[in-house]
Amino acid sequence: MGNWIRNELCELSAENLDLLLDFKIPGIIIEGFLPRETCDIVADRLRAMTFETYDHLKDIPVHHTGLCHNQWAHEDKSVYFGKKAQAQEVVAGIYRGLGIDPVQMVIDAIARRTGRRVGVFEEPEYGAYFAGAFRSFRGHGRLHADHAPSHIRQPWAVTEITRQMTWNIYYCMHNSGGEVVIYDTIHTAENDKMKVPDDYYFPYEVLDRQDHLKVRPKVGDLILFNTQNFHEILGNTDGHRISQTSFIGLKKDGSLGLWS
Ligand SMILES: O=C(O)CCC(=O)C(=O)O
Ligand SMILES: [Fe+2]
Repeated sequence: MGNWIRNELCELSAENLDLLLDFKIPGIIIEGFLPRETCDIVADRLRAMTFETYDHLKDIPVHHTGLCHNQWAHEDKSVYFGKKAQAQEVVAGIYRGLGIDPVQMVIDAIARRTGRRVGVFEEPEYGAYFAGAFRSFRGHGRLHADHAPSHIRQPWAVTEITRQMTWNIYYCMHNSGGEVVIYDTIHTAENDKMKVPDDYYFPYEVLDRQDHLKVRPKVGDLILFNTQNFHEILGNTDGHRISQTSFIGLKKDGSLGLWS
């Protein structure tokens, strides 16, 4: 028996967010969260940029711009926070002249539609994390789960969360491929042992059942899902697939915090 009570992306509401946190639905979508014209301008700028590689994801063909906590989580905290201002400048440059702040728009949408307190994650003594990296996939994003308390062996505020989700706004998509596949199998301390050594991905044998939802995001869509559900991004041969994204952690007080 699977966990999901529906096999589709659902609308953003307080009830559906509770269900998502409880692994009972595959995800949440707001179609056309950003207008197509805005996305096309941002996409042109993104395609012109060079994206950095993630050293900790050897076998996943993904590049990013902005700042990703996972990459610096095992350094002194000052390293990650020392890179924040520059990352924010890059993001501000991408949105120059457009008068939008999509990270704040995501925060506002979740807060308004669910009644939860939502903000950028804070680290005591260091302040706000960076939220809203851009990520580009050029191939198969292999099967994985994202869960800071499992991956990170140093005490950070984000390792205290009780659930982890993600949001993505899609700026360019491939003509074919590039689907995100979310599986109705939850990452646990037990199945974490099956992770490919020294890497971030898992063999398909980790899946408890076949049940999954395969989604081809459209440009401008906002999609949230629970990153403790195993997921993968299907490969492609053409073009760019770039989204802006951050994680969303559930804190013990019931509020939500964003970080990348
Ligand atoms: O690009 C996507 O559709 C999802 C990427 C992903 O693995 C995540 O947001 O955790
Ligand atoms: Fe992920």
